[in-house]
Amino acid sequence: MRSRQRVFGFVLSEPVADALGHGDPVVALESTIITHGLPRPENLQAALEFERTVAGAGAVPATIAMVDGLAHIGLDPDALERLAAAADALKLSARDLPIAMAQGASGGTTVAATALLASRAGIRVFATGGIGGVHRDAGSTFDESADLGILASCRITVISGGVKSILDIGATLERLESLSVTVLVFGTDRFPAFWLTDSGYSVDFPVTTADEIAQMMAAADTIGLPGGILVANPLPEAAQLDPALHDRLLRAGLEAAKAASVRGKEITPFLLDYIHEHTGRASVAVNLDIVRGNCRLGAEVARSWSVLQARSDRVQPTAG
Ligand code: PSU
Ligand code: MN
Repeated sequence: MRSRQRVFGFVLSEPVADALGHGDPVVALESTIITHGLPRPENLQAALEFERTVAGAGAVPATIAMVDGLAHIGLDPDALERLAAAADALKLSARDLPIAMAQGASGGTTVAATALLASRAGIRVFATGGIGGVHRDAGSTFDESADLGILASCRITVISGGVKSILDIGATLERLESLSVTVLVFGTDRFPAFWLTDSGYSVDFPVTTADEIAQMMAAADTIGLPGGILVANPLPEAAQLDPALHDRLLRAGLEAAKAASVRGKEITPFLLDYIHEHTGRASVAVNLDIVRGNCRLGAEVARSWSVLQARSDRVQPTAG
């Protein structure tokens, strides 16, 4: 096994520690998608493939997860395999991290937990699938993912497929505005609904290059914006899930969750499972496509960021 650096409750894998030390591009990857977002055994294959995709696009992948109370930034293949196989792995959001650390627990980290750990480790770019958001019944349940609050307070750029239509996308975009999270869509102004190319909502600022995103990260740092940047990267229409199938299953899935009285943190995994199962896994294939694309774009942004940082290190600020 490769040697590791242990710093407080963090373990950085050697390739990640090396890359961060040299200012080389690094892309964080979450692990709730492995433990709760994708069916086994595709989950392990997918996790390994996401890492290869990031590496193939010129950045070092840092899959983040909690293993026996230690926050791993960069998982070795053995640990990844164990996590993917563990049917009892916990779903750890940011507020669960201190508990898991003190109790020596293991689990997948959500977007919120991964973003927090990544930014603490000095990683600025994070690629994932869909992020959490405001649930459809949030008016009465107050169910809004912690992903939004963490995005508002961590300097990280999250490359995502947007927000799944199991959530209230309009309300999620409103909350992101309230929280001063910069929201961009890559290549278009139409905000995606994960499996679907167009959610019906648009953003003010489409972006077309990774360099532009890196410039915005630098600008956000300069003005001291406390939070992060959410980039939505839509699938081309030809690759999206059949919209009619999507609408039918969404209605049925929401009904099934209600009938089974699913609550709290179980809701997102329940709905994802339901939809994956009832599309004959067509939705899994679409899901994988989205994350692959985000891994590639994430690596590009991390590369642009690394070049920009190296350049600004050489430039002396001018007086006056
Ligand atoms: N959305 C997806 N796939 C996922 C998740 C969200 O399309 O796997 C996971 C992410 O880890 C996200 C978490 O951070 O679910 C959000 O859960 P909740 O809604 O309980 O905050
Ligand atoms: Mn919730």
